[in-house]
Amino acid sequence: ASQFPSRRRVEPITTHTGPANQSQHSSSSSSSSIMAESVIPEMPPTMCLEKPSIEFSYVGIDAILEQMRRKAMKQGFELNIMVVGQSGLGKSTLMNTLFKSKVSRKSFPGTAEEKIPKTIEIKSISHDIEEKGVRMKLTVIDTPGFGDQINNENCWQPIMKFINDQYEQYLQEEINIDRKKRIPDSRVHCCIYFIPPTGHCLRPLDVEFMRRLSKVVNIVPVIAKADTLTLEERDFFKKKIREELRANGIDVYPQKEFDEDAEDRMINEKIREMIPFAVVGSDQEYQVNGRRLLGRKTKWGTIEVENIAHCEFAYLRDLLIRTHMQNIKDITSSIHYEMYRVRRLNENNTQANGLGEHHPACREI
Ligand SMILES: Nc1nc2c(ncn2[C@@H]2O[C@H](COP(=O)(O)OP(=O)(O)OP(=O)(O)O)[C@@H](O)[C@H]2O)c(=O)[nH]1
Ligand SMILES: [Mg+2]
Repeated sequence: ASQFPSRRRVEPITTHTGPANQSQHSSSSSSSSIMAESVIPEMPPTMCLEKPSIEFSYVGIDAILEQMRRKAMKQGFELNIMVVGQSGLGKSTLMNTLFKSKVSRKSFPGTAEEKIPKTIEIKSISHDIEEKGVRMKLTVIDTPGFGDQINNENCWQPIMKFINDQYEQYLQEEINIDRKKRIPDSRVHCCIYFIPPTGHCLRPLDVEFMRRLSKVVNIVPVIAKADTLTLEERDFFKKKIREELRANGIDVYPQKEFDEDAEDRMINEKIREMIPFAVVGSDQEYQVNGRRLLGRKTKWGTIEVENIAHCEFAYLRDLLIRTHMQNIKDITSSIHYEMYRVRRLNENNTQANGLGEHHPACREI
């Protein structure tokens, strides 16, 4: 019954817009149902313009929302998140936390309790989540930790290359004459940057990394292993990091300049005041007060990773999945990818001989 709500709503208008439309319909589509519906008195179209009656003034534009909802339900959603940071900060653990947390616990099969190995290559793991008929493919891209070398000068390069490679793949699909109706989207929508919980300040490596990456991808900084800081240390460190980001001109997500209106600004301002999220990760479940929850068991108690009184993982998850997913994707596509696309196409135009191996779009910023 709810299949054609929009059609029902516009009925009065259809009948009132008069014979011009109706006769066109019946002659072009020769549909008998339309003919049967047309119980309209013959009147010139001008009359409709002169005397719009109040009960017929409802056009039904709002029905577009229902159409969009159904289309989106059919297509499903995709979100690609990347985790980046120094080795051993808990990137792989947090990736598992995300999969096992409320986002997908119902559908997650639950692996044997084994230790997460050191990540040695960039690896994507996808998981299909379904809730209330809405399907979502959540992909987390795990990256090997950096900062272990004596010289960590260019350790951001493989990450930057991976991000640009995904833009390039998308671009190639887009400019293809025979392009797919729906281009597979492997672009990195968001990069979670792990800051070590030193409690002091950002390291030059963190500044360098985020400064470069924030120009090509949405960066969400987090304080890793926040259970190692006291509440005062955590607050101080968060404040200090915000100051340093500002001082170094690093624009992390949600970027001020992309707030669309006052409401956006108000919501995003609250998030900007919370950033970086102090997170704790775990893929182990424990029984606490009769409930099973993800946590880290210590000698002095269990840290519940999804409990906002314990850490800010839930805020991070909600930002990524519940409240800002569409915006994160929109900024990726209309700002970051667009910049890449313009640069690449300009470069194509100037280089008559086609592409070399190192086109400027992939060069460092
Ligand atoms: N205290 C604490 N330990 C954590 C947390 N998250 C992960 N760990 C532990 O830190 C160690 C390293 O975790 P991983 O998830 O492998 O770290 P990684 O960043 O993926 O490391 P690489 O793959 O080498 O880059 C493991 O022993 C985890 O159990 C956390 O939030 N707090
Ligand atoms: Mg790892």
